[in-house]
Amino acid sequence: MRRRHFPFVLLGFLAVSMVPAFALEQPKGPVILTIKGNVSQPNRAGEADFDLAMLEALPGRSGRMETPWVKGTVAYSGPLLREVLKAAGASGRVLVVRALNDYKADVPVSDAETLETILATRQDGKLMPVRDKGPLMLVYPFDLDTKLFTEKYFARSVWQIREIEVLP
Ligand SMILES: Nc1nc2c(c(=O)[nH]1)N[C@H]1C(S)=C(S)[C@@H](COP(=O)(O)O)O[C@H]1N2
Ligand SMILES: [Mo]
Repeated sequence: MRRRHFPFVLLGFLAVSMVPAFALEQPKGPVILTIKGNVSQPNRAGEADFDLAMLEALPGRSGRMETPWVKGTVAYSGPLLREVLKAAGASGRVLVVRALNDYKADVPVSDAETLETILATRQDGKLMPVRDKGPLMLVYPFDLDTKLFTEKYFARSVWQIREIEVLP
């Protein structure tokens, strides 16, 4: 490189390195989930917004289970909660999971790390309308561990989820 070009090349590098590293893509469809609080991969002013396609692209699971709120067994599928938190770069100890109505529940982050909890987007393969507990529901793996079938976990099974705040 010729000497007189150097300052401009340096400026170029500086400009590029000052662009914030937004690792999370921008949602293309309607935003159905916002993760706020302690997130290191925001895609909008300190918050991580997700549309349905972004959530369904993450590693997930499907489980057929009995629940207190639907007759018979149903299959819930969706991304693992821990994968959603990872995509947002969320770190902390408590998740305040807030619904479209004013229901909220405090969920320990350990429920995402040690249990196969999912943010269910589908019930029996179909998207869940808001009137039917959608668009997102926190579903515990009741099919894998019957000990979870208690009021403690039912109360954390927030449906119509809109927002998760990550607290230290
Ligand atoms: N969005 C939303 N999710 C919710 C609730 C609620 O009122 N709104 N109630 C919680 C509680 S306290 C329990 S025990 C379970 C089951 O509630 P149900 O008895 O009303 O079916 O859902 C949980 N998830
Ligand atoms: Mo409850």
